Amino acid sequence: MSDRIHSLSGYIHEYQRSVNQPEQFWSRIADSFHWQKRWDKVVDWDFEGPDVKWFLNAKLNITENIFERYLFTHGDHPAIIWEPNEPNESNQTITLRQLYEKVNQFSNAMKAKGVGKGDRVIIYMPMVPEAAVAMLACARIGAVHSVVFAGFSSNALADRINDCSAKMVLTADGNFRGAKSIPVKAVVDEALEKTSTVEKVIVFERTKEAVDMKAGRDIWWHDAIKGQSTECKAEVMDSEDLLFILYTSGSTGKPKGVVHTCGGYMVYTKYSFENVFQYEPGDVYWCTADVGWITGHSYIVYGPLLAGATTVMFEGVPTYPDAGRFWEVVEKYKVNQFYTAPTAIRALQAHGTEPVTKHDLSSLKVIGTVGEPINEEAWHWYHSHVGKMKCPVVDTWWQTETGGIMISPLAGVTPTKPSYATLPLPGVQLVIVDADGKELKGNSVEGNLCIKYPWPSMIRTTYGDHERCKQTYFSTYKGMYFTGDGVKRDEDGYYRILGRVDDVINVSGHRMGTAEVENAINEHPKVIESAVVGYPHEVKGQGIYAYVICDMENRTEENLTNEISETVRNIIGPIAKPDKIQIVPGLPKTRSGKIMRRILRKIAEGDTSNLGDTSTLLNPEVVEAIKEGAK
Ligand code: 6R9
Repeated sequence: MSDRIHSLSGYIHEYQRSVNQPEQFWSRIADSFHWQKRWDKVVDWDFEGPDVKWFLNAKLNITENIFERYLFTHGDHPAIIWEPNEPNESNQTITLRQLYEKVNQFSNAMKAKGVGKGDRVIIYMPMVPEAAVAMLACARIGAVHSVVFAGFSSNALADRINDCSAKMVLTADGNFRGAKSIPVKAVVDEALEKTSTVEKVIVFERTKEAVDMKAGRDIWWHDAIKGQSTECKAEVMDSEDLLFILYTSGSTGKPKGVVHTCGGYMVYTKYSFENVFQYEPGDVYWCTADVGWITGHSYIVYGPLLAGATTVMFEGVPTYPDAGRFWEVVEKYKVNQFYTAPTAIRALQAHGTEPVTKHDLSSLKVIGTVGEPINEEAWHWYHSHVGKMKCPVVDTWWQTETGGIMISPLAGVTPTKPSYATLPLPGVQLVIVDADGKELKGNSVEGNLCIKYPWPSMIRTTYGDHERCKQTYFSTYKGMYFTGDGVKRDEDGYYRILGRVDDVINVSGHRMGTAEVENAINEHPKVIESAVVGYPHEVKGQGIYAYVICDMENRTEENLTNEISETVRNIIGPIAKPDKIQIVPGLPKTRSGKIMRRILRKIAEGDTSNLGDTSTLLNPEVVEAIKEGAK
């Protein structure tokens, strides 16, 4: 049964219902799932705590809603189509029954190695079907997965392992990415030198490069599943038991572990998937994200599989072996819904239209974007050249913390407008507030985006530190969840996301805290102090600009900037490497010692004409020196 909305009036009706009678609304949607025990109450919430619970005391296993629910009727239906990095390596189509068996077998393998309900398991893997198998096997046995993007450094990986005291790590020998091969297992080995909780490491063989296998700790995936049964009873989970932890960057400190729970996440990801993409049985859906990000969790694995969809998993990158790869894959599998990031669109736009027009994209019905604001030019390029003016563009706004898509057109239902995420999904009650927390009512207003009522897939806590969750999301504006994004509601009531209003920057759709990058830079022994800001970047959306005060003894600027770059790479990973590093004699500070980032941002943007009043600074002379150096 599908709860798909088919018309604009249908959407308006459903939205009204979801606001007027949220409990009845969500109860009706949840009724179409398989629960081992029904809930006693739909929702219990308090944003002060915060304390949010959905489908109280219900029992379920999310994997039964992916497998058992469809197996009898759709066992031979392709669940995952896997496209490898190299176009001529053989691809894989995995039917629902095959996936079910792989998941059960791996569930049994993990159990045999001592993992059980509630244990934390780190998944640090390339984009192979086994990454999805690993996630689903954790869910099957009630273990809590925490996927770490396989581009993060050993330090970043160690931090995450330690934060959640993981018992097991699932990884691979290596990771093919375009023309490169990354030695993933070696990174895990390094990380494990800084951790003490991991008992076993299961290694999937992908690249066949030589790896060290530590006796007693490391096991090959193929050995681990040998002799294991393809039947594994699903663990009984409470609706509010943890499903997974996913680490994400905020404006302060180290990345925090966003916690999602079983019941609500299941209901919302399927509902939003079917409605936003208007998925119909038999369609082939492709999201190009990595499973290391929330988009990969909700809209490669859980949402599509809960909807009985065929989901494409792609191991490679958009420009390998050439800029036509995405379109080649769309043509090859006759993809109907395609979902990617603005940064990828802009990168491909730079290669012209030839790589697009070369391929038959007539299968496409819906094209989507996620991760950062999409500029109008990229929106039009995507709409015209990929969507041939006939496919609706769904610009989907959401966050790791929201678990699912919050603001987006429903394809073919909501009239679109370039650069607008348009309207909230049913159940999503948005509020725009000014700096003082006053609600800005009506249309044609601009301010900070908050949400005033809970939705099923919302963050429950930050792992091991509930206070941090409260401080970060529920304390800025009393009684509301604060998103960290600025937003405009235009004269038609349509929403346009303006970008982060906090110290989070968004580089190629990847979230990074400026403080996190500064801390990494400061690890270099010659660095005295640093300040990081974002600046507009043609392809990445935002680039990273670092101003650094250094001890220059025995070093040239070039040595130093290269070394600093390397330091950031080692501490966080290649995605956090600054695009520009400027060695400066000082940083502009207020008399109370606060860095004036506003000035640094302007200089990074190349707009030095209007720096405002700098006379109240502790050190106004430094601004001139920085301006000079930036030229
Ligand atoms: C899903 C995801 C969340 C931040 C979010 C916002 C930005 C995401 C967007 C968008 C404008 C969109 N963002 N989608 N901005 N339009 N359609 O990306 O989660 O990695 O946690 O990032 O990304 O700034 O606050 P996450």
